[in-house]
Amino acid sequence: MTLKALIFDVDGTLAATEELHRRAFNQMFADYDLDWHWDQTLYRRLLGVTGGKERIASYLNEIGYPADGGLRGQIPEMHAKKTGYYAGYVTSGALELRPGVVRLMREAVAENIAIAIATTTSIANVRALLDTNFPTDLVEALKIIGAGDMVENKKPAPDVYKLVVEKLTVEPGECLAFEDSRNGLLSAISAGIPTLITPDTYTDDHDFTGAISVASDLGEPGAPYSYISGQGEGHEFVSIAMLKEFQV
Ligand code: XBP
Ligand code: MG
Repeated sequence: MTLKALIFDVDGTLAATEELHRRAFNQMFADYDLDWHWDQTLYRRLLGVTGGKERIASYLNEIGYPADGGLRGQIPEMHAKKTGYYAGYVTSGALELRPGVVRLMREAVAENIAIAIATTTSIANVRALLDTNFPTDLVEALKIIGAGDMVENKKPAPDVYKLVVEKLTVEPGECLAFEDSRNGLLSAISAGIPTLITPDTYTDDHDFTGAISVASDLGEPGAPYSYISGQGEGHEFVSIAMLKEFQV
């Protein structure tokens, strides 16, 4: 394929962030004296709704919270508090990037292939991860970031990918998306972008039908990824050369 841009999801793809999101939600609930606690099993299911504000609203519906109850109007404020906790965990160094992320991004930049981000998470969370975990050359190279409320409809809607592709001034078929979840995959492929999946611990039971390739991670020289399905078998790590061989 002709490859002009790599577009990365954030949560679950660049790093295993969801456990920190879960903790931040729970910490925020305690501030509101709510006896809610999202355990890992419940959170895995709640991830079916992308976006933190949307996830809180959907939970209120699920527990039968009244449509005119006071908390409904407080969701933006609750979510801002949660974002503060989450960004604080990230900047304190709680995360590591997944294998191969920095290596592949650097390889792309060296080959004049654009790198960009398309995520449902809040821009403050993206900035915290970039500032804390990314080398400055890549932060500077990541010029296009589609995040959070920049679009009307979050994943699985194609909006955020469409926005990023438009800003990159490339065709969707000249890009590859990197995702970890079913909703992310649906978002990218409905924008017309072939998608490689590296499942996260919170998304490893998702249906990845429609992905061009599924691998345990992007791999590193000496630390090979495990091939799961689709194209890309027989490589040690995901490289630009391997991606260009994809038949789309
Ligand atoms: C990630 C999400 C996000 C985070 C929370 O999905 O669904 O909502 O869980 O982020 P994806 P905010 O990786 O598919 O983009 O609370 O900032 O919304
Ligand atoms: Mg994700």
